[in-house]
Amino acid sequence: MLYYYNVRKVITNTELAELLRDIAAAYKIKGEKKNRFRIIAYERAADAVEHLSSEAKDLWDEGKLMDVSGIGPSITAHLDELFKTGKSKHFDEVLKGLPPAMFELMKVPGIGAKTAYKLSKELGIAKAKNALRELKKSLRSGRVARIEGFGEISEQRLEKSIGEVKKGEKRLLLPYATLVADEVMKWLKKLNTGLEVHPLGSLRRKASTVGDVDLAISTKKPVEVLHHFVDYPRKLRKIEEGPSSASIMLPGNVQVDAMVSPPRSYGALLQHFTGSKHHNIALREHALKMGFSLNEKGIKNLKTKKMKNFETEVEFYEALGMEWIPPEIREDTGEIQAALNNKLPDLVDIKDIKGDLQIHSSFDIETSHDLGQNSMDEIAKRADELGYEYIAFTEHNPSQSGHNERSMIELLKRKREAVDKLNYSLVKTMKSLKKIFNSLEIDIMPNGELPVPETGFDYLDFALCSIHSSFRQNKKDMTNRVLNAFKHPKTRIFAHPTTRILNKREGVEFDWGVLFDFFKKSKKIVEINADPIRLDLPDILVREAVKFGVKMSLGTDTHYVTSMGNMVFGVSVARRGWAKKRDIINTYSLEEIEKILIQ
Ligand code: DGT
Ligand code: CA
Ligand code: CA
Ligand code: ZN
Repeated sequence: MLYYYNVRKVITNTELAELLRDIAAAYKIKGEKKNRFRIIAYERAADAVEHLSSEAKDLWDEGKLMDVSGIGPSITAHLDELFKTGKSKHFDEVLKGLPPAMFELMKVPGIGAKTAYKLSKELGIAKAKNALRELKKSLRSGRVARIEGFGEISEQRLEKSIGEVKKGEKRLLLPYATLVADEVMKWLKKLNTGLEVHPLGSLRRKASTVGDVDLAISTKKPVEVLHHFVDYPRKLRKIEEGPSSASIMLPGNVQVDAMVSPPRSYGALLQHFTGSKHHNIALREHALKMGFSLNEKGIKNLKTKKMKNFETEVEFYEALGMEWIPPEIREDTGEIQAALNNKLPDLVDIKDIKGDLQIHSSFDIETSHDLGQNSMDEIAKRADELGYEYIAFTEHNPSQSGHNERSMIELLKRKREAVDKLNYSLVKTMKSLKKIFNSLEIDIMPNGELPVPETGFDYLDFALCSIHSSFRQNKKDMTNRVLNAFKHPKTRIFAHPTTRILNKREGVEFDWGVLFDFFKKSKKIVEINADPIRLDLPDILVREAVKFGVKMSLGTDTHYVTSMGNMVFGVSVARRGWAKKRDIINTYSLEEIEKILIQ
């Protein structure tokens, strides 16, 4: 059961990333000091795979795997063998002798390689079929507390964390679901290039995670089209095939549903299967008051029993007396009333975005977190290609261990000089890019202090602050921690505020009323981090921020230059939170944003 990779040849990016992280963990157990660089290399490769916008296996098929930054040549060679034969002798060797259970236990938030190893050994569950269940049992019987180093506190923490492990089925991250949908749509268009196909469900609503992928097809030949759909060459199996819908299963337990309709009722189909369920329920109630019933074919007049079809969604909503509602806000949180009153918000759009406010370059200021993989020059060039006017370099602060105040200041001074130099050259070398802000992502310590000496701040245009440790403080302490950090005039942006990692870690809790109030009054900014595994601030809180009048920024948290394209996912979150152009400072002109950020 341990290694899927020698069982199945189709390995998804998520599985591959997990395998690479397991190898890093194995190296940790087998000598952390000795294997330091290998551990970093495997963790980096796992990150790179997780952020790929195509399947690693496909890249390998096309001979492009070695071009991916973050995957070094030696790992590429092992992956080569893995994709060719379904296994890797080297990986087997590294994993040999380690308890299979430890890799299962590492899925629990807060359990790292060493703890997992220790628990597997001490509890005698090294080869248990269901290590998590065994761990739960041992917690209940008090066995864990008796292991050296595990007091009652860690026992309570573990209980809570185990509850956070998502059972088996993980939901798909939005970019991955988008990718799957794009590939299936491409396949469908092979049958007929003019075929109309659109995403439905949570994918069309751009939810941060997607349960299954739903597609709509407009066609007069449903049987033929659905038959072609279930013939999709990369499916694992067909689930079902009916007259107006069909489903297939892809590798990694990804289900794709297709619904077809003739063009004359395609608008109704789109509306019906875009959901959300709650939006549709509320819409149905409204329709009932007008004497109508709704389904995927159209709108039925309950008196005359006559059914009216709709080619487009716009006409469908019009027939119910309202404006067309953008899919992102179809969640039954007031959008129907707003549409009836012609008061829908003019949502921010990717076209409005003039810059990216969280980017990590490879400029080394000796941080304890991860560096970016691309140089300042490479990133500036990419920003210019994207048509941006400004960006911010936000490397992590220099680590506290190994640096005194003087050496920290020296590093920050050097970075300032590099950014200044680049800024001077922009006029000559760039088309749209006018300014690079010299920023820094600073850890907020548990007591709210910032590990940067006062003189260090003088070298910054502004700072982002974020939480990277002590995630389990109570709500009150957390709130005060943030308030404390943002007393400093240079701290302008609260980055990835809840610290959530989708499918892995729940966010921390704050008293948001207090924070938003403070941020509004002190004109500080809350980030919507566009990294698809974060999407943090979550959409629900974006809506709150909008209501409070708190401004937000978008940052891709780029560590590889290719991630700069993730901006669209951040914009989706903003739209789902009803944010308009003026709510997002990345839509402001350079002059205006300088006034907000530089104090
Ligand atoms: P997901 O897949 O869990 O991320 O969420 P959705 O919203 O994509 O849900 P899904 O795939 O179950 O269904 C797609 C949409 O179709 C859903 O938002 C509401 C709409 N819908 C309308 N009628 C039905 C129905 O009878 N069954 C289901 N499952 N959905 C329906
Ligand atoms: Ca779905
Ligand atoms: Ca579905
Ligand atoms: Zn961060």
